[in-house]
Amino acid sequence: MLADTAEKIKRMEIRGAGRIARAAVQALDDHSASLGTPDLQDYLALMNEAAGLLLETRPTAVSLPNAIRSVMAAFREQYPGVEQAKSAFRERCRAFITASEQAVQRIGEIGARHIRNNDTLLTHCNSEAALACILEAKRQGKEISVFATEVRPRNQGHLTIRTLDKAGIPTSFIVDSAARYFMNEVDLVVVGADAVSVNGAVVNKIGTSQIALAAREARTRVMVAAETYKFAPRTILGEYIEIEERDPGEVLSPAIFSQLPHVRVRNPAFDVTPADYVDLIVTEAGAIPPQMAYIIIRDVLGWDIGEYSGGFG
Ligand code: RI2
Repeated sequence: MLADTAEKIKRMEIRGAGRIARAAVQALDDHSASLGTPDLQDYLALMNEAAGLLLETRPTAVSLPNAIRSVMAAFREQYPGVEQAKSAFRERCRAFITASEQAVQRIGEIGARHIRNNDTLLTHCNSEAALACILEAKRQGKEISVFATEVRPRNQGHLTIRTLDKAGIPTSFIVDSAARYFMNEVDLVVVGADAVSVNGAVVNKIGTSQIALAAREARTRVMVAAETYKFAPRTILGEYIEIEERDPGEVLSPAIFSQLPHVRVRNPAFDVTPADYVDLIVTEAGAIPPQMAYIIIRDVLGWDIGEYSGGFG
């Protein structure tokens, strides 16, 4: 079950930064319940091993380590036996999943305030946080339309246009490279995030930074929708966020590139949009300018630069 979830996250059958965090937490909870050992030390060791397996699945989405750390914190307490540890862990997992779902809803409410009647939006990839803002604006009766990109190579845009269509939102489906062509028609870019760095740089689906560049040129605002657990605490020490590079076969079939000995395929899944290209980050704790990312890391996630400057335990 745990290995199955890890595999699904790797293969992107389960995808989206928020969804993978919740799936990982659910898998850990199920794994915990399935463990038969009566020995507390054994149980804790098996849970640590399980957490490690899930952590390795996707390196960029910081939602994963943040979520896992948040539920594994249950084991900082002392328990008389395995059953007590299991039930405390279950409580943490349920609390995380509920908070994560509520965060998306709250982001939708806050983000919708920044979408005006008659706005034309552009979104890239398939972000439940970004879509929550768009859907809430529509629910409030605002007349909006959306440009949605295709999102090569995994075509997440197909998921996005289904959701937009279901909500009755007029949508133009465009190839990724058409973003600049249409940018003058766009009032607001709304995207999600896989990670946010302490300096407000946003890591999101490959192509986001080109869209942000085109938006800057056209004086179009860029709004990022990101739960606070997508902020990357370790960046306060200058650590970089690793950019996942995926299998070449996602981009070009092996049958083709095996005939091209001088060609190699590069397939980064994400890119980095500097804070200067982002107008607003909408979190469940409020909308902030990207330059305030440290405040989220310090006050919401509880990581203070002073405390950690000596290194991590
Ligand atoms: P939510 C996705 O990554 C996209 O980059 C999307 O913008 C981001 O996660 C956030 O998605 P992938 O799993 O958490 O498609 O807002 O590589 O759903």
